[in-house]
Amino acid sequence: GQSRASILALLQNRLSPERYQHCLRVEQTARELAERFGEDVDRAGLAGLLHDYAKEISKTDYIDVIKRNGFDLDLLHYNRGIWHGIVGTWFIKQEVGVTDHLVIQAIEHHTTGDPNMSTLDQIIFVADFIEPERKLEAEVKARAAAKTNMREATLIELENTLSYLISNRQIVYPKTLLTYNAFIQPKE
Ligand code: DGI
Ligand code: FE
Ligand code: FE
Ligand code: FE
Repeated sequence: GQSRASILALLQNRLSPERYQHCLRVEQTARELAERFGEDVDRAGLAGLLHDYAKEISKTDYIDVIKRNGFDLDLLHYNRGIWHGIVGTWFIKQEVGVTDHLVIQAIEHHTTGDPNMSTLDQIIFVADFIEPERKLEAEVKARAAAKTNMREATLIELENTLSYLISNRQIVYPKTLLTYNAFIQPKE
């Protein structure tokens, strides 16, 4: 793999200074959660660091990649909010050369979640929501839940995201709703 310095340089080239700093905070938060829940700390850190790598890719570049690389064309009905996780991994593989499937999967799932998301996926999903600069009520509540229970923290984030989307008459990506449905069911 690449050195940390070269990964940071690539990330910094793709992002505004503010979003670059957000990625560094998500990296650190993800490492702490991985330590707490017995997941691979370096893998969580890399996924956290790169999770928003593709957030500022242009709309036209996304449309080209979706059309030319076999992505579900239904994605064209959405926007960068959805694309930067699911399609963003294409840019991360191409430009950063990440090959670890578990890192890629966690980034794929970081915005919409997935009904079957792994603990590592939940760590990245939640780290994004509870990094230290996140201060809204739901974020504080999710941070407290993440001390002991990743599924509960994930559910708090999903509730908040869906409520926010509906209050603002924004389109809900079906998988976001399917993830919520999976997480309101007790596991086992
Ligand atoms: O990239 P970040 O802002 O750090 O965080 P994120 O990747 O979790 O994205 C959060 C945004 O994504 C938030 O504004 C809600 C939006 N989002 C999540 N699920 C959906 C969605 N937007 C739409 N339109 N539909 C969804 O299902
Ligand atoms: Fe994101
Ligand atoms: Fe998120
Ligand atoms: Fe983020």
